Amino acid sequence: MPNRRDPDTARGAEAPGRPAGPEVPPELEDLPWELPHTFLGAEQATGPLHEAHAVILPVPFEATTSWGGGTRRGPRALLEASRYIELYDGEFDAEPATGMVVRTLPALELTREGPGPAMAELQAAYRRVADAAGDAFVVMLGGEHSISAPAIRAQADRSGGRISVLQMDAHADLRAEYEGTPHSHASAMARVLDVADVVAVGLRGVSREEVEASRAAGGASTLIWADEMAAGEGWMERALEALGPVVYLTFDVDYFDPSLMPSTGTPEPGGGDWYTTLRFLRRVFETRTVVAADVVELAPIPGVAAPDFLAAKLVYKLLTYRRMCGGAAP
Ligand SMILES: [Mn+2]
Repeated sequence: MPNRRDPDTARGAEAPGRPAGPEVPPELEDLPWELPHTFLGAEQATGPLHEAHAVILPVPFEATTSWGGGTRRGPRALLEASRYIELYDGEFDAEPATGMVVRTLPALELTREGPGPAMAELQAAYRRVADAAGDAFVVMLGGEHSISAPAIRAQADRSGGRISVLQMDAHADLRAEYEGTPHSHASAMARVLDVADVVAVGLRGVSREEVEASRAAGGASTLIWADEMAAGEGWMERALEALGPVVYLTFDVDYFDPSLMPSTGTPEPGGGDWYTTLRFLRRVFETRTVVAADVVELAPIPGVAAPDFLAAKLVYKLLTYRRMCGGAAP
């Protein structure tokens, strides 16, 4: 069996511009082939990455998830569900996918030598993808939340200054370390406070140590609690005011109430609902430059499709807001 990590045989190591998945010989193009296994089942775009509107980067990394595992299968389930969602969007009375060039990259297989080496490998790989993508909107699909820190560090480095992170999450992820590693999903945001201001929205499963870490970080950490969100929409102003002009959006799906999103490793009752969340995200995209995003911690439950569809629709909404509501869309 060929070594999948050997650059000569690894799946992602062939010529640039190579589409994901099997190709159809030109003389057989008219056969009734299934939709491509890409985001939205769209025909895979070719050409330079920076000519795309959006780049989808699956990173099915899972090493430190605390309770229920399965985030490894998240990107594949999200992409599969995305092939079946309706492309028409009533909010814009349009089909935003039409004319939108989306490149779905193969999944990154990170080293299994431990979280430290894997995160270093991801930061270097993500940086190269982001540089190749230029102004295209890079959306990384996880995988566990630890993958966000290397991506945020790479984006902060590219932008040459502090950026803002909008973290939609039930958890603050501000632990200095967790279960012996500083690279845990539970410490993802503690890893970026030196390069980014973090605005966390939807919190309801937080430790005393994390509240103290947030206070110690001063203006670099803003906590928006789920019970405050249940009482009205005033929190949206507070969140927006705390965000700088350049935003990286990290979306842990456990932000949503578990009645909507049971497919995640550490569910907490009382989270966000669909429409309020979309209203808030639209305001963010209208008023800030969202340079990149990730959607993480989807742990699909076999036979329960709705959460996979929610995650896929969420990514489509992010792409739609980025294209239709200002920001730095090409
Ligand atoms: Mn979380």
